[in-house]
Formats: sequence, structure tokens, C-alpha cells
Amino acid sequence: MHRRRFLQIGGGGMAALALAPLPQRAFGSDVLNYTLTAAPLRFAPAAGVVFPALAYNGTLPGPVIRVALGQRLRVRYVNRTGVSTSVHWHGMILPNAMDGAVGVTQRGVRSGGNFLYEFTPGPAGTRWYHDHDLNMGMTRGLFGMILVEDPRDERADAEFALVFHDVPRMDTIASAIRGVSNAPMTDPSGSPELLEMRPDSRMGDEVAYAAHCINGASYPGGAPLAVRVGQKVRLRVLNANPTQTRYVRLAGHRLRVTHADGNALAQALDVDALRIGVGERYDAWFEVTRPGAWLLQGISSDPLAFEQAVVVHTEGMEHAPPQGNSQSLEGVDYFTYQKAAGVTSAAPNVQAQIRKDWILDGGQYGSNRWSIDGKTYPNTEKIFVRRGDRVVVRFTNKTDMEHPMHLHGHTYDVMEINGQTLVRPLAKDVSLVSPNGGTLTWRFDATSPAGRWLLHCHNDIHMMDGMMTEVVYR
Ligand SMILES: [Cu+2]
Repeated sequence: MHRRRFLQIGGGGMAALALAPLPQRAFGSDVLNYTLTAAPLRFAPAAGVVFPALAYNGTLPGPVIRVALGQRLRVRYVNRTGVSTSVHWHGMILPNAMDGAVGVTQRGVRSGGNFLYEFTPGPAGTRWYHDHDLNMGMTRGLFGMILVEDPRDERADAEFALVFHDVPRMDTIASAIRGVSNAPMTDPSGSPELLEMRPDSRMGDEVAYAAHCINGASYPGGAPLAVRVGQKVRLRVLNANPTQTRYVRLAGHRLRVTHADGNALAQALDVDALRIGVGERYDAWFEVTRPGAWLLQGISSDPLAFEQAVVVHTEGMEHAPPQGNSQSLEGVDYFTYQKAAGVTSAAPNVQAQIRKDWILDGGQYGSNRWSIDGKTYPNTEKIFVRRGDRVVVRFTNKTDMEHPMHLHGHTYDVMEINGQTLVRPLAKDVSLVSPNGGTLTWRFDATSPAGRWLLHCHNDIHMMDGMMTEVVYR
């Protein structure tokens, strides 16, 4: 098959990516050299959908980069996209100059130019990389998973990387930025996103999607996940959608969630479905106890939602019709921070050198403003820290949309949500603040390399419309 034809059918052809164990020598070698080249790609994951994408190394999503904890990574980034771009290493604690935030830690890499990223990736876990300029590079396809593998981790019998993403209708992005989009909400029935909507809410900030993919393919196009009876299987799941929370379910199975944003949970949690905000990652395990074929699916009320699926089957069940899921969340036990962490009515311990109580606001119909404490970036209040300071940030969300708030260069603990204190705070780097008065409290220590670290909503529309600030080391 000619490459061009292949790209048209499979998008990037990455399919369901089985991860073989890293060879022992990978843990010993010092430097992993890598070249990432970003360039245009004609992305056609489903019938009738042709999207002018940007992609790393000709695949969408980009290649899964795997490094052993302690190994050094040296990435030569080459930009041939036609626009200014950068690479942000999401979830990494790394030298500030390597963070890839254009306008903050580096200039945009002009088209035709290149940039050398070099650092020792960490902490261990499921992390990702993506464009961080304001040219829609990530929205158009510049993202991929990076796994920092800890040799002390529990070994799975089979392991798969799963990147959920959706092909946007770019005209709805332009209108959402202005707050006048007509795109409907497509969250599943029974989801908090729909239940929280007030009857008087006027839309304007939703983005519509033309195709729904797992690893760059729409059902039935993707390669299945082949498993065997008796195996313990680890899924590493990323939601790379620029605006929407994803619910993910494997028919006929419960999922054991062990890691949130790559960081181990204090206690694993068994659920029917994952709930993954924009930019979040979860590691989920299941055991294959019987022969069969099942769909692993994104759950949504979008008429095209059935496309976001891939088959999981045992040997000999390749041609069996796979068991599916309802596209509703009614009665479904899905992951929440509260279930994972346990809750108490006792007040959280918020002793800290620095405390911020911030209102998230904006998003009125026809408005292009999403604000933190009444201001939009770059006029938002910054957090100035000294090394070793403990920082507590409490968000109160006055808007009718949730906000996946992300901090660069740090892992924070989620301590409180909607007035409930978390018994086992969750170590994360992006977390959803609920709408209509929802609250969320973070705690982190200023122990990262000095510099300027962005703090922002990971909904692309909200970020571009100003919901962003910085943590600045004095
Ligand atoms: Cu937001």
C-alpha cells in the first residue's frame, strides 16, 4: 500500500498501540535522541472527513515517546508547519527554558526553524507533549503521549496507549472564541455537564467535532487491542480533545484506576467508566477472565459518538460482533475525584505562605472574555513565590462551564472539591473545577526549577480568551 493512501485511510496509522516492555538496556542507556518534525498532514479518519491537520513525524497523534525514569531525553524539534509552534512537555518538572510555553519560556519556533529540547523526564508516569503557541497547533493535531517508565512499576501482561481526540470543525472554534458558536453540548445524558446546565443558559462557547478518534482512527477503522484470557491489561488513556470532557468505558468490564495524570493513587479505584477532563490522563487496568470481543468507547450524545471506539478481543474472537455500551451515563459508576480520594466534612489544612482565592468567570454570550479574578491574561494576578513556599489556590467557578485548570512544571495536590475535603489528596497537574459555584483547592510547594510557569484553563477556547496566569519564582 502506498503511504499516501495509507494516510488517507488510517489518519496516522498509529492504531491501537501495544506497548512491549522496554528492554532492560533502555534503563541503562544515558540519552535517548529523538527527532520530532511537525508538518501538515491531510487527515482523513472517517468517510467524508478530510482535515488539514498538523502532525508530528507524519502521524496523528504523534509517536508515543517512551523513556526510562532517569534517562535523559534530547529532542531535536523541527517545525515545517507553516506557522510558529513549540513543544510543551505536559506534566513534567523540568528546567523552565524547556517548558515550551511560547511568549513565556521561549519564542515560537518559526516555520523552517528548529529547537533542541533536552531534559531528564519526570516524574514517572503517563504524560504528554503538545504545541503551546497560540496558533491552533494542538487543536490541529500537534500532540502525543510520552511515557516515563519506572522499572519498579507493577508489570502488566499487556499494555496499550490510547489517545482520545476529536477533529474540530474549525469554523466553530473561531465562533466559540467570540462566544457566538451555535454548536450544541454533546455530553452524555446523565453527565454532570448536562445536569449542571441551567435552562436560561445561552450557549456560544461549544465547539463542534466532525470525527471522533482513538489513536487517530475512527471505528471501525482502528486496529483492535488483542488480548489473551488470564492477562492483566494496563491502559494509559489521554483526553486530547481541546474542549470536552470524555467518558470512557470498556463493555463487560470494570476498570481499576491506579494513576491520575501519571501519579499513583493512594488507593486504586474500581469504576465502570473513566471521566477524563481535557488534558487529563488515567491509567486503568482490567483482567481478561473469558473469551470475547468488547468495545472500548468514548461515551457522548454526539450522533457520531459510535465512531470513538476500538475493539478489544481475545484470540479467535477477531470476527465476533463486539459487545457495546449504552451512550448514556444513567446508572453508570464513573470516576470522580471524590470517589478516588474519599471525602470528609472536616476543613482542609490550608496553612501556607501564599493563599489565593480566585473567581473563574466570563463566557457570557457574545463575549470573548474568560477571566481569573476579573482579569484576562496577561493582566491577571500572578503568584510570586520564593523557593520552598507552600501555595494554596482555591478556585470558585461562577460560570456554567467546567474548567480543567492546569499548572506547568509542578505536581499539585487537589485537597478540596465543592466544599468537601479530600481524605487522600490527589496528585495531579490538571483538574476540573465544576460549574455554577463549584470550588476546587490546590496545594503545591515551590520546589521546581526557577522561572515562569503558566497556570491556565486547558480548554483551548478559554485559554485563548484569557483564563491564564503565571507562577513566578522570585
Ligand atoms: Cu475553562
